[in-house]
Amino acid sequence: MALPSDRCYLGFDFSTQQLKVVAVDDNLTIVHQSAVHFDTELPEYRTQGGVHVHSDRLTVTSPVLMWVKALDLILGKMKASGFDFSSVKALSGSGQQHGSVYWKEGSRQILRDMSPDKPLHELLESCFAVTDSPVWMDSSTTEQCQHLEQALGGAQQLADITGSRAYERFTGNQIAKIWKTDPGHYKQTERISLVSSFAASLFLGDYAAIDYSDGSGMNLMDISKKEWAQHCLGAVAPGLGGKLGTPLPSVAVLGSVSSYYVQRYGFSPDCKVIAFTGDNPGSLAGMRLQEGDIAISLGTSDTVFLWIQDPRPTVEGHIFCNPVDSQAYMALICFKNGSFTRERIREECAGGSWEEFSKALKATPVGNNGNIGIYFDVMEITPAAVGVHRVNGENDRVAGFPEEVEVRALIEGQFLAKRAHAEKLGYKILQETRVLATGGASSNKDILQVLADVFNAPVYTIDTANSACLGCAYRALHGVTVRERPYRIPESRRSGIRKEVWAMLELRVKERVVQSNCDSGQKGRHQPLLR
Ligand code: 5FX
Repeated sequence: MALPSDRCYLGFDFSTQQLKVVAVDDNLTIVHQSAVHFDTELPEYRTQGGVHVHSDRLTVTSPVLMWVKALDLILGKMKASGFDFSSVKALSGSGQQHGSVYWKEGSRQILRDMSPDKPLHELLESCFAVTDSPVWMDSSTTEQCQHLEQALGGAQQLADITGSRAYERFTGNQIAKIWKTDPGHYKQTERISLVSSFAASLFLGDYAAIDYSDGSGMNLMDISKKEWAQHCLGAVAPGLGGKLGTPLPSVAVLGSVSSYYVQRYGFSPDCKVIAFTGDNPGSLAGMRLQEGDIAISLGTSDTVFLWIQDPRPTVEGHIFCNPVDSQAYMALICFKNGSFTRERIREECAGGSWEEFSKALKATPVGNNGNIGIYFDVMEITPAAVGVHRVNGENDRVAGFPEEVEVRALIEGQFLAKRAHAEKLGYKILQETRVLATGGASSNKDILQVLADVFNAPVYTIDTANSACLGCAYRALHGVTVRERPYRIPESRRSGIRKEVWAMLELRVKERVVQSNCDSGQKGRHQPLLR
């Protein structure tokens, strides 16, 4: 039954190339969307793909004021289209993960005093100690990564605490580089935000807390204690704890929008700001993942998202705190050899045709008579290895397979790797497990059948276009709905209630999930490939 829909919830996504917003009503129907493309709509910042790649090819930054001006532009577009800001009950958002913003001393006061007759980019012009923010594409901090891992006793030890070994793009290593190369600006910095908490600060008119989930992408947070790991802070830069503030749950209601938005755009003074988070956690929410689910994006590179209860961090893949349930975790695993490798095998073994590729999958049995292949055309991320390796049913290494066998060996090999790496991180296939598939290759039912067989679970296809901002609009609704429930109960019970409310959201959108080749509730119908 449709609910009255005079209220709406906004989800913003400060992504690499654009700022996007969606508004959903109480029925989760999208009632508005807008976007600002950085390269074309803010050409004065001369970005390509939203970033500046520096001459060393390793340093990648974005001008922080471009993001501020993009917010002016998008709110201006919404106003011009007649969007009714007074109906917004709550807002939240996401940002590209790992990117960092350096607020100069005195900026908190400027944020608090923003005058509604000026655009944000004029008001905040002088607020940034570092005007070009390092972003997730930066890979210039290998030295800092080595230092951090050494200081913590090794890569696995760092992963045990923070959920990931040291990665160049992770914020702690970026901060360490700024402290080393630009100590003056580091000292001038009053607060360091992630892109997500920076964006929340703009709406709050005050510094917003870093949320647990995006905070897990910094190599700085103890993901089980949910506080900064003092050893990591000490190894990165002096006085860092004071500059980061205290992290908060991703479901936290941070406060109401600043009066700037009430006076300039007509927001209600009661409109709540729910903690902003990273784009990947935002997508997990947008895909309505639940405990036991696994989402697999089959694109240029393949990405696996997991909802995990008891994580076991390893040196491959990332464990983040869960953005929906603060007691749970999520894992993110990236595989570089995705669709390019599938396309190469299609060219070489299926005459360049997806139909022939499907015929080969249909003509070969589940398990491929024991023929297994590993196809890393380019240096893989998970694990760091390269090359093509084939083993036949007799366990002998072979130089090639018949074409049909090669096609199945590739697809089974790619999905087996996803299952094996997911299980290494603590993922367990449950009775109710669903595999949610998205990305280009998810349109091929025969590929999805292999996925269902490898995971012994039903596969659904989902559309993840805009999943990060949609997920944050859901999180905004979730945040205020949980808050409105009349409870005065201990924190230990609250997580259960949050899950309950989230499950209600999930049920209301479930029929939009297209079921694929195998039926929900018929677990066991597929022959398990792994015994
Ligand atoms: C995740 O760890 C990443 O670095 C990317 O997916 C960024 O979040 C993209 F914005």
